[in-house]
Amino acid sequence: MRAVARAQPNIALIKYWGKRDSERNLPAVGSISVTLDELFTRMSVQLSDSPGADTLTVNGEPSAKMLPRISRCIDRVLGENRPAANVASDCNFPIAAGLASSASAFAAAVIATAAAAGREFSSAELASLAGAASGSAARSLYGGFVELENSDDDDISVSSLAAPDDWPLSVVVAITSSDSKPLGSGEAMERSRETSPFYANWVSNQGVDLDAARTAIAERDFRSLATVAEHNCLKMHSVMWASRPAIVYWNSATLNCLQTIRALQADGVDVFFTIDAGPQVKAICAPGAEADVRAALDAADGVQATMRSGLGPGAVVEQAA
Ligand code: 2P0
Repeated sequence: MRAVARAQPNIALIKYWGKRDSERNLPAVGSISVTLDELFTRMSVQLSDSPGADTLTVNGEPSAKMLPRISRCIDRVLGENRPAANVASDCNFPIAAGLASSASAFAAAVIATAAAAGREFSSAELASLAGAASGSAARSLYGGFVELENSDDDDISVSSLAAPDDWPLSVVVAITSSDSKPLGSGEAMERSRETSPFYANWVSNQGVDLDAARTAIAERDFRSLATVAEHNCLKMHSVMWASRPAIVYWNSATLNCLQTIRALQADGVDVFFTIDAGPQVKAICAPGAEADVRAALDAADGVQATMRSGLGPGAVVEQAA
């Protein structure tokens, strides 16, 4: 009745921004991400013998804020008429690192809950359960390069495009602020859909970027992946900036990091940037480029710290009893 699962966060190279059905949390666009390795969430789910109130600790402290989302996630996996769950979540990276801790948390929550209850689900069912909790969580079920397809039916589908060892890129995260974000991404996406004049164009052009990224990954073509990923990231932020009120997650150090990466590229270093719903900059590095990239970002004005990670596997159940 207890299981422990581990899942890593992921970073989107082609972004998910916008929902086509906010009730069921279905994304308006497909997305492609890389799953990380050293950074992870480990979640223990213990089911009691009877119904009752769930409990949740995050890094050893009770968390009233996340508890309703975790409870809803467990409801979806087991149905609402279920035993109470005692959940303990531990995360080895700072939440303020802008690494979508919800992605690793909900991927781990879904598979730990299923294992604790001894329930088997198909890959498609797991993707829908994780995606309903948090869109990006479905991608953390898989390792390496992962695509989430936005199909026309009620479900999402997720698949692996390449394993971590097929193309061992790495990621340097430049932390430019540890403040909590001014606006959660779910609310920000809805505001973009309702008010940004660029939103419809963003949705209708996503297929072109997905095709280009898929081809670049298949051909291990770093420069082509860099071009389409930077374009897609800046386009997503343009949608946000044109929303009313404007959604601007960047600070001055975010821009310093972009200039640092542009200078590295001019020197022939194979690196590109991506930025999510926060001010941190993620630098994706070709094999061999990481040391130069990290040194340059550590020296950029306003950067508080850097972290690094290679690419890693999908979510796994570590223990079930
Ligand atoms: C992504 N982001 O593709 C994009 C890029 C942020 C910017 O997925 O509302 O926490 O829970 O489905 O997955 C962050 O949003 O959103 C996100 P919900 P989620 O990684």
